Amino acid sequence: MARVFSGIQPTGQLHVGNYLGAIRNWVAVQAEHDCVFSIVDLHAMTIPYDPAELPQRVLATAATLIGCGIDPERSILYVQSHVREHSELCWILNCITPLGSLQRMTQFKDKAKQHQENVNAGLLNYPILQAADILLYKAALVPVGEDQVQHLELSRDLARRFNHLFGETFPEPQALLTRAARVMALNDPTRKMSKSIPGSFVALTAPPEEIQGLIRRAVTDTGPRGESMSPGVANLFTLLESFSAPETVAQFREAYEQGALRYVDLKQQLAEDMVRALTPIRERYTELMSRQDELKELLAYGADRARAIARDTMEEVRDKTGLVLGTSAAAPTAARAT
Ligand code: AQP
Repeated sequence: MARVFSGIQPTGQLHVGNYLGAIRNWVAVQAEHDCVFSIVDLHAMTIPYDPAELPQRVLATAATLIGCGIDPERSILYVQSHVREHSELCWILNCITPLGSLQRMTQFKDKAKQHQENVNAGLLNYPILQAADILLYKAALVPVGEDQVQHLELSRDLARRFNHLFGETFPEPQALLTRAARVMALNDPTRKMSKSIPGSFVALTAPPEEIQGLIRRAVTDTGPRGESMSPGVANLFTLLESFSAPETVAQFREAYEQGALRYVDLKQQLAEDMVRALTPIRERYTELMSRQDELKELLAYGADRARAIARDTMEEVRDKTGLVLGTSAAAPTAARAT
């Protein structure tokens, strides 16, 4: 079984974009691979956040992932900062990463624009921490959406560079290409749906009235109807394809082709099907959040299993990079004599 690694940031409520772009694939690969899934709180610190809220966000992220079908017994599910080796490997990789390759990252440029008041070094170094996450577990496969391909490429470069400088240590992680939809923001379909942009997303744990309201208000056409489908309508069809039966999608596509589609009907159908699909996730989430001690225990169990792998890797890395002092008996005697 190949080892798979992936992570998700506790930067807010997980949404249908996270589900269709990542989580549903994580659930699917659990059956055939040895999976390590991390709630990457160290990554979440690269943008402004409230330390008093972070622990609840981490627990809510864990409860949502389990609610979606991540099995914490079968897969390793843990919190990144609970395994200190992530930060240590990150520092070592920092020292072999060319600055230029970080400055070229599209996500850095986007986030630096979005958080102009706080363009910190962590935001720039984010892909190095991501490489450390993957390499720490010597993961062979990483499920990625198209927005993460550039970062995975850096992880591969760093694995190669490390192996060249210090000896064969890390396998080069490969992209696990899965069926992943890119979901756009409901209030601005030219940008991706994001947990940190209010009004852009439908949370996986949203109650039915909230889902209905968000879909009802979703942007469709901003100007007169043109030749091609507008980004807002295309986004609603992406969601419909994911949550509704194929016959329903075909029926609405046909209505669109014939110019007979009423957006109000499309939205109503989509909201109804989303509510049906998301209700079991919300129910399981609510149940888990009412038993937070159990949730914490599950995460501690995950961290123990993750740490066992991470420790072995770091022992090897410390040795290869010259951080182990060795056992020469002569040195202390000489030191005492002076
Ligand atoms: N809109 C999206 N459509 C498809 N996939 C998406 N992902 C995120 N948004 C969409 C995928 O979800 C996984 C986990 O993402 P993340 O939480 O680590 O970071 P992100 O991509 O930055 O997600 P957000 O929601 O946009 O968070 P914020 O607002 O904090 O930046 C990734 O595999 C990602 O591709």
